[in-house]
Amino acid sequence: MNNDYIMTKFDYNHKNIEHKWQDIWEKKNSQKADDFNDKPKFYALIEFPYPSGEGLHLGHAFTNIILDILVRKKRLSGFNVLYPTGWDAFGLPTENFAIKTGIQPAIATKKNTDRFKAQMKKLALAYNWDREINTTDPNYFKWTQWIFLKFYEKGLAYKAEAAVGWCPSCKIILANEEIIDSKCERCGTESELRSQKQWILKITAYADRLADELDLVDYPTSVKQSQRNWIGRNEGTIVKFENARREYETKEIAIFTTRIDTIFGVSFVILAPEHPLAKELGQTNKEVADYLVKVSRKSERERSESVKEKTGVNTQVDAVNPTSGEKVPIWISDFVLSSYGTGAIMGVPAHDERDREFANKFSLPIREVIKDDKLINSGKYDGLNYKEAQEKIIKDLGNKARKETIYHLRDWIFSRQHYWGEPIPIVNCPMCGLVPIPEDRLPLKLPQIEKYQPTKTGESPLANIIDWVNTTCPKCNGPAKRETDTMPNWAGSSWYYLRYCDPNNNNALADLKKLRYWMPVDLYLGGAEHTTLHLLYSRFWHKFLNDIGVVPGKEPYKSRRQHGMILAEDGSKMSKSKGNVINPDDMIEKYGCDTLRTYLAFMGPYDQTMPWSIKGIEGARRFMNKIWNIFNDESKFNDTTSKELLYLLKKTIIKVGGDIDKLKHNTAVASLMIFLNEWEKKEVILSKEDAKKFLIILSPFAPYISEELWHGFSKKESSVHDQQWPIATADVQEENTTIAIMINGKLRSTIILNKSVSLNKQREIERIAKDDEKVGKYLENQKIKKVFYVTGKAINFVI
Ligand code: ANZ
Ligand code: ZN
Repeated sequence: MNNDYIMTKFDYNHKNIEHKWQDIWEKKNSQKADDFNDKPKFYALIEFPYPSGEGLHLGHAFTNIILDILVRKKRLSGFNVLYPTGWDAFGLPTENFAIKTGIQPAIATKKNTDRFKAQMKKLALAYNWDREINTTDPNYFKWTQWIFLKFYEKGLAYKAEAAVGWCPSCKIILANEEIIDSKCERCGTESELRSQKQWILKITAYADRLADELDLVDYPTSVKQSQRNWIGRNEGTIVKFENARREYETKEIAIFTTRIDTIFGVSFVILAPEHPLAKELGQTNKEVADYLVKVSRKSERERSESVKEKTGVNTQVDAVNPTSGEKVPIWISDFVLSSYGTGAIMGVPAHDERDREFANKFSLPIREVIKDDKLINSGKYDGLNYKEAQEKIIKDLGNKARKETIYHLRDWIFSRQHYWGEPIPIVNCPMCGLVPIPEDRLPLKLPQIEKYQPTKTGESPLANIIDWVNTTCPKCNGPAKRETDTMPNWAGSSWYYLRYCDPNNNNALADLKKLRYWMPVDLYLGGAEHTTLHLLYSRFWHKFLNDIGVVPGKEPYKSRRQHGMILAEDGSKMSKSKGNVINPDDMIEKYGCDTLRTYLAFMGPYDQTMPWSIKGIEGARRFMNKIWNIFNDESKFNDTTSKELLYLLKKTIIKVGGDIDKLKHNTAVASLMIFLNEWEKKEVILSKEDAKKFLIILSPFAPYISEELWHGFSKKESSVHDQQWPIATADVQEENTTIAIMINGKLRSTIILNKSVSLNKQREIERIAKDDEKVGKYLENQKIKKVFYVTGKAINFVI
């Protein structure tokens, strides 16, 4: 090796060490998770990867290592840790690869998971490999199908018309992830919306519990907030406006509003383009018809994003305000969403931002009806507080209004017209209708096929496999046809954390006793992109499975943490096209796994987005070299540890342990580095027993080098990873102290002081306190009459 960052006397060669230990650990398999052990349990979960053809990337390495460090520390601290992984392997990239190459998705998946697994082992990720699962394994998806049938049995899976993306050029239905900027991912053609019968899961039946029971879990506040917004519970009123023209079939327009008190300020009514009255009007009014065609080309997302520049059409028909009796024009605009509320609104431009933009664009009247929370220009309601007015108006409207709670959350469209997913285990019988496949005939496997391309009718490629489609009805034994839709990628990941508790069970998705032991997940680490999809979906499935009595607990994840991302050196996103991708394999080859792990832990807080740095990883490598050199230097050891170093060792043990528990790996590594620097100083030495403690607390970060050096001191068969986290006694005091700063007895700020500041020097503390920004504001231009100081606790300025 000729790299200048390697400057060791004894030639620290990571390659020799890392290969050797990888093999030995694998044979020993000493990190098994025991069902029903007496030790306290800890279930650590990370979002299982999609095994893409590209192999494991640096982002995987980063997040897996963060959790792995915690897991290793928990094991050393005496926990019985469940730390599994597996493969979320159904999905489009593999299917598209099959379309291109003709290689069967199952074969491509096997190849990809083999590669991922080898990479994970190189990273020293100490998974319970005996619990590996794969969502595409029939023994696994048998239970995904079983859960679907339970949903069906309980009326929570149903078939209905729903809008889906459609590519008019490829003539296929597009999954959301295949629509990029409203265009078909394959050919770039503008996608359209199309109505087609789909399987749908009734997640809305759980909307209240999904929102309320967030109180039971420890998630980042922002995650709870996003989930609540996504569910979007909204209390308001549904009020009916009459259609002034009696010849139409739609005689009344139901409107959802949260501000019924503003009803005197209504200057127009707007319908969503999909509203039944809008369709009816389109049949006789050319201008309306043209507008409806124009907006039908936009996706719902595009429409909700395109609120800035409002469009619309006046239908020339009026609606009647039920409170004032006033006639107002009915418009159609695509900023009103058909899927929210009733798909029709009352426009109050004086008090609603979106309505004001609409009124300004089309020069419609704007009338103010609320001033300082009181009603004005509102007839007999003038002067009432707006809350009171709401109650009164609703009451006076009688059967024309009722209170209603609505949700942003929509039911979950669960069908996909693709091959590489779990087949929906339902049969269509001309006599009996939809008939579920009996449980004992699950799994319903995928047939082998030649062409993976979806059909031009928008059906799944399975529809072309006549032998598979034609079947007999489980109920009447007559000829029947199978459903050809498959489940979305989200299905298998909605319950995988349960299967790890009992991965080989053939009689249940998992044994209830085992679930009672392991669940809930103690810590779930994952990415922000899953906040409102996977995380919400899996909470929904869990609650349902709990309701039918097959899993314990209301919530699957006791706590959730979200990791950040690693960017390229220049702060841009890593991407193949930019050629700035850092491959973890190359880093391991060049610097060693221990170096990579320690660097990724040291980079910064795990939940931040941070740029990669070559200087940084080389610094971590120098740290490894230093450790190697000092352990190979006999003069640094003796029978007893130097006093000042012993104190620091204790402090370091406490600090590193506490930090890892809080996932503050960066500051933990920093204290390991500080310790090493102190030990390197000429006069100080360490006993071998104490040196072993250092290796134990180093081992979660650098499992290989710590194991290798451990064997310089210990018997052959012992492993640093089977030890106990050292106990440091409490003669080590907190090094920081917090002092309250008060002004006239009121707490205005606090300062944190290092204990090296002499706390008994009042003048010194006074000076620091006055420098505090917040305090400075209060003391500005004030005469300080007196200062009281309680040593090490508080300082009070009397002004
Ligand atoms: C009159 C009004 C007056 C409203 C006012 C608000 C303020 P959020 O905003 O989520 O609380 N709305 C109802 N259905 C809609 C739809 N399908 N598409 C777009 N907007 C819709 O939702 C409640 C408000 O959003 C409702 O209350 C309605 O405007 C609008 F000073 O009615 B409001
Ligand atoms: Zn039948």
